[in-house]
Order: sequence, then C-alpha cells, then structure tokens
Amino acid sequence: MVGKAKNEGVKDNSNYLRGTIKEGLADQITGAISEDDQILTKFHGMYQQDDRDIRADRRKKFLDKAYSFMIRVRLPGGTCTPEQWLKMDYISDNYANHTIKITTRQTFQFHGVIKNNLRDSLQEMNKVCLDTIAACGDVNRTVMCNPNPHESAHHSVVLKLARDISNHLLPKTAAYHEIWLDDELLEGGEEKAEKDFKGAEEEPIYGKHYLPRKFKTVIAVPPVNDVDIFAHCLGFIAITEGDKVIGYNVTVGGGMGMTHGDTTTFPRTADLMGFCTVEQAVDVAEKVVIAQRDLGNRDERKWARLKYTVEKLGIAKFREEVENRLGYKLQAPKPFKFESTGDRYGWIKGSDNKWHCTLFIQNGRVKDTKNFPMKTGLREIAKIHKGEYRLTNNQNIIISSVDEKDKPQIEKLLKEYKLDTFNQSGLRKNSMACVALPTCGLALAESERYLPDLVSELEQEFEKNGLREEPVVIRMTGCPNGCARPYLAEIGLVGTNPGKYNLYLGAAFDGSRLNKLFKKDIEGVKVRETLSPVIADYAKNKASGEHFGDFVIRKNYVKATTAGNNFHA
Ligand code: SRM
Ligand code: SF4
Repeated sequence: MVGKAKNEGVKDNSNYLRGTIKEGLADQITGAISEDDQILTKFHGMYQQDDRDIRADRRKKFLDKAYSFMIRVRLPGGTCTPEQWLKMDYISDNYANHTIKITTRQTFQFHGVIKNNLRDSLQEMNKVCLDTIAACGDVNRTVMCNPNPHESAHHSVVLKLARDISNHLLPKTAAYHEIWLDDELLEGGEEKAEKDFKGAEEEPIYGKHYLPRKFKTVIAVPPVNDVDIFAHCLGFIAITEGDKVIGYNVTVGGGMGMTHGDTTTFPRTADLMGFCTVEQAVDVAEKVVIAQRDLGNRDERKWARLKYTVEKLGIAKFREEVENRLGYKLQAPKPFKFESTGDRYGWIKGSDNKWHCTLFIQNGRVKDTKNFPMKTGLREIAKIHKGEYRLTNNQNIIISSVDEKDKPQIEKLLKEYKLDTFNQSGLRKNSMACVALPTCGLALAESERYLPDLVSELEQEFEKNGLREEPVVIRMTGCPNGCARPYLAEIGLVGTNPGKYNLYLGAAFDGSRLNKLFKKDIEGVKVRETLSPVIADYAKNKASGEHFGDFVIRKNYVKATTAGNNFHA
C-alpha cells in the first residue's frame, strides 16, 4: 500500500527513480525540472535550487527564478585520490560556481550547476570512478567514518566497512546510468562490479517505495566522536583491542531536524542497541534499514525518520524487530569512551610512518579570494601529492599518507598559499556552519556567510578572559533542520528569521548530550553581549578541565537535556 505522504506516490509511479527526468533535461524552455522529478533527482544526488540573492530582483522584473542545481558526491569514508581532487577542482570551475563545498558529512558539493551541465558534470566524475548515487533521497546515504589520520590499522578497517555498507545499500536501479551516463559502464577500478547495476530492475532491500525518509549511517573510533555518532540513524562504534577492531557497538535513532514551534518534532540522540562482530556489521546495517522500511511512518514525513520509529517503539522493541530480521541476537554493548567531536590540526605521524596534515577550512568552503587563493594552493598540492585526501566530518581536509621525503615540498606549498593556519582560536577550530543562503531553499537566516564574523566577535570575549585556546564547540544553521548539527554544540545558533537566531547552550563536548534553548529569536548582533557575562563567569568559576557545555548546566544557565523527548522541556 502507498503511504499518504506525497513523496510515496511519486516514488511509486517513478519506474524505479526514472520519472520524466530524461525528458525534463531535454526541455530547453526552462532551466527547471518538474516538481515530481525534483523529488526523484535527489536519489541521483542533486537538488534544484535558485539564487536567493537575486530572487526578489528577478521577481520585480517579471523574470523566472535563476535556477541551478546543487550536486552532492557519494564518498563513503570521505577518502579520495589527488586525481579525484583535481577532477573536483575541474568540475567546480567548468560547470559550477568555482567553489567546492566540503560538507558536514565528509563529501563534496557543487553549487550553481545549470541544467544543461548536469550530465557533463556526472560524466566527468564517472571518469575518476566517483558517483552521486544515493547522496540524497529516501535511501541510505554516503556512509561516514572517522578519518583517523594516525591509527592506520583501525582506519583501514572502518573505511572498508563504510564502503561495504555504502555499496551494499545502494539502490540497484539502472536509472542513474541510463539518465546521466548513457548507460556507460564505470571505467576500471575494483569497485566496478559493485557499481554495475545493468539489468537489475528490482530493489531487493528497499522495494518499490524505498525508505520513508532519508537514512544516515556513520562509524566512530573512540575516543574521537568526530562523526557525531548520536546524531545519526545508525552508528557503529568500533571496539578495539590493540591494533585490532574486534566488533562494533550499534546505535540507532539519532537525528537533528525539527520544525520551529512544533514540539512533536525534536532532535534526538541515538540509543545504544547492542554489539555485533566485524563480520556481522553489513548484515546488521541491512536489517536496521529493512526494519525502518517496514515500520517507519509513510503518512507524515515530519515523523518519518528512524528516530521517531525508535522513539515510538522503544529501543527494546526496535532491537527485537532487528533481531527477528537478523535471525540471531546482538550481544550486550561493550564499554567505550568518547572525548571530543572536533578535529586535531596540523601534522601528525601515523602508525604506518606516513605523515598526515589536517587543514582548517572555514565552514568547508574551498574558494579563491584575492588575499587567500586557497583553491589554487590545494590544486598545486594535488599535482604533486602521492597519498590521498580524507575529508573530515567537521568540513576540513586531511592531506594524508605523505612520505617523509615528500613532506617538505607540501609544507612549502602550505606556507606559500597560507594554508598552514593551525593557530586558530579554540572557538574557531571548533566552529561549523551549514550552507544556508544564497543557495539553500529552506534557509531562514544566514549561516556560512555570517558565522566567521560572529566567531571573530566572540573570540574577543574569550581572549579578554584568557580563554583563547579553550576548545568550545560553536555551530550555526540557517534553519532548524540542523545540517551543521547545532543541537550538539556547546553554543548552538539556529536561524529563525533574517538576522535572528535561537541560541542554545549546554551540549556535551563529547557529543553525547543535546543542548537547550537559552534565548529565543535574538538578533545576531546581540549574541556577543548576551554571552559576554556567561563567558566571564566561565573564565572565573570553571572547575579544572570543565567544558563550557557542562559549566552552563552546573551554573543553571540552562537545564540539561537528557533525551530528545525533553529537548523542548
Ligand atoms: Fe542537510 C536539507 C545541506 C547535512 C538535516 N540540507 C538540506 C538541503 C538539501 C536543503 C533542501 O532540502 O532543499 C541543504 C542544501 C543546501 C545547499 O545549498 O547546499 C542541506 N545538509 C546540507 C549540508 C551541505 C550542510 C553543510 O554545510 O555541510 C550537509 C550535507 C551532508 C552530506 O554531505 O550529505 C548537510 N543535513 C545535514 C545534517 C548533518 C549530518 O547528517 O551529519 C543534518 C542533521 C542530521 C539529520 O539528518 O537529522 C541535516 N538537511 C537536514 C534536514 C532535516 C531532516 C529532518 O530529519 O528533519 C533537511 C530538510 C529535509 O530533509 O526535509 C536538510
Ligand atoms: Fe539549509 Fe537549514 Fe540545512 Fe542550513 S540547516 S543548509 S539553512 S536546510
């Protein structure tokens, strides 16, 4: 039976995600595609948008919106080669708006791609074995994992799992190949067999209606929680003994999105469901997806994420549903400890004796400006780099696996292009903003274009109080959907109206506790004066090692949020 939500009917009638996309691309009268096809292209990794900076002006002139598309790459584990980096650079210059966006989920996005350039962009990507299948839409999306630069043995195990889960849960329809690649097969690479959907015309895992809503999977390696495991539908926490990963604690039911003024929607931290072995992990991922396929809400999209399924059933019942589908029981979760969600910057030598360098990329936007030709610098590095890149879950880049002898040459380029900015304040190093305006159709306020300035203002308060180096997590989004995971920030700012934000405080530094509303709907320009006394109090009265998020709860600025269902209380 088709659920009542509009998207369910669109999926049902789409002939496995084809719809009329091909016809829409051929239509030269408009730069847009039909509403139903806009739902379907998400499954192919792209969103129709328009430039909101010029929307009003164009309306005044009776012009259509300035349509273009955002393209998101599927990059499980966030790892790519220098050749792939150069291709991203090429696509951004030739088909997009000359920038590359590193997202909060460890992948690349392009903005401003006009309809006529979509196929060329995807075909260029295909030449370096990259695709955008299932980067968006009601399916399991790209799988994130800890990019762990220094423990290479653990990294290779979790990266393999990220790729295995991502490939295993891909839609099997040939629609992507038919529409975007003229049915060409992917060139080369050992993943070819995994990606070859030719002929497959059924969806053994998803069925005809795919999932009720988007689905996100991540893998963490304690003590680092950079993937923000509790923010995701499904998580695997690697349990290690020495160099060996012996299995994973499994988490389910996390998510960030909510709607202002609707308390039936809320961010939720995931529950711990059990422990599985390394060999069971892909099967567990499949059965959690299938349980959500069967049990998720298909009538109301606002309650359709896995977090509401788990909230409604309770974790014990949901675990039973998963175990029934697995045919075996999960073991009891094993002890683990997270310490932080941020990245460590600069160079570090890995257990494989290679060097890895994490670069701070403000809000993940790679672009050239007159004084900071960052994109050119990264291109020059990619031309000589022999290792790989790892994108982080905090929108940063790791130049990874550099041989000792190659390090000086890369260091020279980092210096020349001012990319060696390792001396940022503790606040800026832990800052993150979503895209918002001008491309995001859902933005209520600025985010990426505003947070850097706000951080500069707050830095002055932190510095004045001797707290320049203090790591404090600050995140901003332009609307309550939560794309920069703001409800897990010690200072969270969420757009409500142009220039206005809800200010949330009190999340845990290790990503295990949500924050709480401190001030509603305040002007961005008032944030500094609102936080000034709190920062001064923190400097004076914080206990040794006490994080800002814990302090504001101890000092009663806000109550602790212990679970998603008391986020609004
Ligand atoms: Fe997101 C929708 C950007 C990570 C929750 N997100 C959007 C759209 C596509 C707007 C739209 O639907 O029209 C945004 C496109 C803006 C643009 O111009 O690029 C958008 N989301 C982003 C990115 C690019 C933010 C960034 O600056 O990095 C991130 C891309 C991740 C990726 O590579 O896949 C991004 N989005 C997230 C995250 C963070 C995460 O997953 O770790 C969340 C919160 C976690 C979660 O899913 O609960 C998130 N995005 C949403 C939601 C709310 C979902 C919900 O449950 O209510 C929406 C709106 C929706 O789905 O209806 C949304
Ligand atoms: Fe757009 Fe809102 Fe996501 Fe920001 S949080 S990118 S404004 S949907």
